[in-house]
Amino acid sequence: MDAFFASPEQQICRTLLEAYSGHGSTIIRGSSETDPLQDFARSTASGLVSAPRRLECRFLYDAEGSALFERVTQQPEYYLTRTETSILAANAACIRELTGPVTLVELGSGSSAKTDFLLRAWLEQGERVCYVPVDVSESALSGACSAITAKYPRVRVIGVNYDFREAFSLISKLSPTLVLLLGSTIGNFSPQEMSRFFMTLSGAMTPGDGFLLGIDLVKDRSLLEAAYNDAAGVTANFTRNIFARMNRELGSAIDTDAIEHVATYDRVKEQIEIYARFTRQQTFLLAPLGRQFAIPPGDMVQIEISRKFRLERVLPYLEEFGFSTEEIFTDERNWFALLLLRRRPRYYSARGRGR
Ligand code: AVJ
Repeated sequence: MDAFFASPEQQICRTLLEAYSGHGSTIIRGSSETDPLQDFARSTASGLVSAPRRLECRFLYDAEGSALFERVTQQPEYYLTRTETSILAANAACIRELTGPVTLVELGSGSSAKTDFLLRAWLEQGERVCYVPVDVSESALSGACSAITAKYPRVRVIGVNYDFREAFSLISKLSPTLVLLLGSTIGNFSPQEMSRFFMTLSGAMTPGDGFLLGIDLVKDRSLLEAAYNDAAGVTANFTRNIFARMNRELGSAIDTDAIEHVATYDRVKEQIEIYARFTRQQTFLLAPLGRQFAIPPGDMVQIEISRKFRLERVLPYLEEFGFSTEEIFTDERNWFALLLLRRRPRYYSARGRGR
């Protein structure tokens, strides 16, 4: 009865708690309140008129985009996934020892491939393991959930098909948890978005909960640019796919052969910036809105940023949000870091909100 009045988030929490005691894997789908095509069309329209023109990177991950991203992670130049996986493989048991038998909640879980090492470490220490992957990509999420259930029947898997920025109330319900945000996904956020994200996450976490954060570190420009300009051109196709998706879903009629992938490192902002540059004039049709946008030749549309971090700055910054550093895991070249953080019992935020 009262489900009628409950917010989508409240409904999801209820479903989740019911699913918690079950077996195998369950998938909770995103709220039906927002029409996904309207959402995509509106976001595209507002992005195309902003300066610089930009798109939200969450739309990169439809079924095709998620499959292309998996291929990106296998390219020899893309060191991030390989490096992070090796750090996880070497330290999963230690992480489990430091956190205890907590529920694993992974934000932006994708294929969940890297999480395998954590699941094994958890299973070695206990009977029942609960894993809650949260991802916008329905295809990646359902693939990951069934693969884990087939491989590890003792893991209770509850997939949540949500933009992870809308899944905070789950986190508070599932404590004690280890929240995972791997792959330097946080690097996609602008500084303001990142601060807002950490503020909300910290507010949703219970004191004592763990947070495992994967961050790509500042390094030589040539290594960074190579990682986002692989020789096989897979990253370029990943960029083109967001426009191919517009063609498929929004009837946009964009000539994807007129798209050049541009990825450069900004040394001042310490970020990779990825753009699509149009070599010919384009008219973007957005059928769900009945609107169209002209893009002149040579114009660029920003697809995503990928920020790079320095430990000496990021650790005190995280402290401001009530996250204290328990352990820093890194590789021998210091290319990537996994931070094991803990939500402090109380903190007084320099940014206003203390709790
Ligand atoms: C999934 C956001 C971590 O920034 O390295 C990889 C996305 N884009 N190549 C990254 C991406 C192009 C990736 N993240």
